[in-house]
Amino acid sequence: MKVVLATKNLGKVAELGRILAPYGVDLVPASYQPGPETGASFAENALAKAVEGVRETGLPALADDSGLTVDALNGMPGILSARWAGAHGDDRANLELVLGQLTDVPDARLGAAFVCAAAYALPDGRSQVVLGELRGTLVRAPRGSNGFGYDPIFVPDGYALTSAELSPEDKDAISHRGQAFRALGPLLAAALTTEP
Ligand code: ITT
Repeated sequence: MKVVLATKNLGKVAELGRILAPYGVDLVPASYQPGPETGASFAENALAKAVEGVRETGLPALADDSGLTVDALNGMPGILSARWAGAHGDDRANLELVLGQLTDVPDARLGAAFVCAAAYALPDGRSQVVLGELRGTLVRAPRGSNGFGYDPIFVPDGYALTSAELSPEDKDAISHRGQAFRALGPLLAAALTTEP
């Protein structure tokens, strides 16, 4: 079954290709230009992206809205993670800005989480959203070259490596995105084989 993957983020495309492989869906890349993300939450944005994917392609759609929530920044950058430093998707500038903002915050208060809302939408109007979260601690200097975004400054709880130093498979096993899409995958597979 063809399902459009409603994301332009190549880091997410790589991860979701691996995470969704067991569910037997034929992922089609999003070839349209997505509209601005105007929702007030990860869930709202993920659902809007999935509904847009259906509208643009006529196919069932899967979408991800995700980001980094930093305790000492009252949960920001949050839904603004992709454009925290201004330009959308400038991962290095985003990460440097967060580090600069935390200069005077003691090490003991560098707690953070990655959050992912995973959504599907179907041409018949059905949809569903689930959330995944990975808690961790930020480090003051980037380490590692796997992953994308804020991975080089995020150490998952229980680990000594940043998520950019973990292998892709090890990140998938614990990540916010892995958790959310492993929960959503079976729900989508079931919805695709039943009538509304
Ligand atoms: P699409 O809307 O096209 O999916 P996007 O990059 O704009 O792509 P988001 O609005 O969901 O997606 O923003 C996600 C940002 O959050 C992303 O650019 C990273 O900065 C950060 N982020 C999300 N998941 C991450 C992860 O697993 N590792 C590191 N950073 C992540």
